[in-house]
Amino acid sequence: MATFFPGESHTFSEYLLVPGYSSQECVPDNVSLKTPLTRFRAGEQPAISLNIPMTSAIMQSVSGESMGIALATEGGMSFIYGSQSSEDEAAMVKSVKDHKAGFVISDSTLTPGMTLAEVMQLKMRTGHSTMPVTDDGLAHGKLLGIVTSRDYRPSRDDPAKRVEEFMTPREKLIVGDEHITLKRANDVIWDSKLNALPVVDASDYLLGIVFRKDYDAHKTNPNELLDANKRYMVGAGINTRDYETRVPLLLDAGADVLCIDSSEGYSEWQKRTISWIHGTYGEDVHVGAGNVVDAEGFRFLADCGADFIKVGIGGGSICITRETKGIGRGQATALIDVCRARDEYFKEKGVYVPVCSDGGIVYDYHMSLALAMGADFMMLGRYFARFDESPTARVNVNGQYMKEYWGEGSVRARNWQRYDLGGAAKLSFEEGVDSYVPYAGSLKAGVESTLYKVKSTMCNCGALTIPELQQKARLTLVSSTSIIEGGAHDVVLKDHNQSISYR
Ligand code: RVP
Repeated sequence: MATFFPGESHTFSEYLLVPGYSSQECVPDNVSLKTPLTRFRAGEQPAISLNIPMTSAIMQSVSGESMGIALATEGGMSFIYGSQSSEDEAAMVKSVKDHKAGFVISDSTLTPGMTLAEVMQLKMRTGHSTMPVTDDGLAHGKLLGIVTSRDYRPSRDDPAKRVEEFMTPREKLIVGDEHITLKRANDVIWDSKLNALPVVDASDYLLGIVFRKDYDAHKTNPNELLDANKRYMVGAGINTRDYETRVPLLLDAGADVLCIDSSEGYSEWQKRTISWIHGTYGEDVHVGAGNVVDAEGFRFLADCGADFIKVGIGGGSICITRETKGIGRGQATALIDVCRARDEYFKEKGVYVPVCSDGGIVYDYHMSLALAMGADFMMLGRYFARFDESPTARVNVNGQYMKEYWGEGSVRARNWQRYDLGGAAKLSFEEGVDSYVPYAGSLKAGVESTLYKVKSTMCNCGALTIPELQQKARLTLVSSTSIIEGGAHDVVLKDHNQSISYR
């Protein structure tokens, strides 16, 4: 006879937090969101902590170098996707590690032969109007000029006009050299009344651009997640097949943490992968594992030496694993079960293995719930895919700006390694979909607003830290009728197109 888990499995929307006593110290400015990323022994500190409890999903449509930089700037960590060649993944990791804060790598680079129409299309797609012109159109090509929106008039100019006819050419540009500091670059920007300063090496190859607005922003990023050498920290996804060749390249490139990316992690393949990594490099190379949805899976991976463990099967917004394979568990129930197992493991063995809630976060308040249920941090796909910094195109769908977002198990990602059991044969069915998500602007503004809400909720529960929230939180399951009560109900919502008369 099979084992039946008692009770139903629930998801975040079926829970609410019941407020606790808040003292006058309980204000969002006093809340710290610092949280452990890697395992540690009782009485010791984790080797790596996050300054905010957010990581970005190991997905082609989420975590490239721009996401890595933007999220580390806010205090979280991206895991660069592994569904690409090891060399390409290592290059992305390197580019995050090489990034000098405040020096932006252009995502909108032109060649001299491109047309005004193409410039407009690129501007529409990336939302950026300052575009360097290089010989090969790449972000680190030889600098030939710059185009800004002051260089053309879309209403008057011929769309076929070539970039070289209207760009500001290299000889008229003020540039910084490769040794320039951010502070000096900012002085040049102010003294010469510039909006952006391209930085080039001795042979005139573009290294990056310093923007006037970014310098000010950099000064106000107190949460930046930096390594001992003041470089941004970044993680990298790996699989259970080619780790012997992939991991060395990722570590050479500077990856701070690795994470096995798999929809089902309670397997011999994960044990082998973790053993190989720790056997080859020692415990100082950190590797997360998963995903699991119960205490048994957690214990297995904790005993294998995983540095953190991800929870969640089938709850991802683009994930159809539950529908295609019939495996999974409601995300809230899975998380509660695994966090309980983590606390028992800590009591028993004196080792704390952080838990990451992966997938299924829809509303900001779901993050507060996940933390209250015991998660040390979250992994988010849909949430980050909506921002400028995700690697996908911004498109206009029926008058609304959207970003593309597709699952790693979709045909588009063709990342079958992640969705089989680690053996050689490839599966032939999809576990993910290809979709759009509403465009949400810059990551910085989005994350700030979300975390302000999380901090406010924590204050309502009388908690100033995540561990305090986990101890003090009081949660209640809600009936489907009370979910209706939680939204606007029994009123006629105002519609701005309605015609209204006041008599
Ligand atoms: P969400 O944040 O709800 O968009 O979920 C993101 C998570 O979904 C990922 O971190 C991963 O665990 C899972 N995923 C990614 N691709 C797929 C799929 O194609 N089924 N699922």
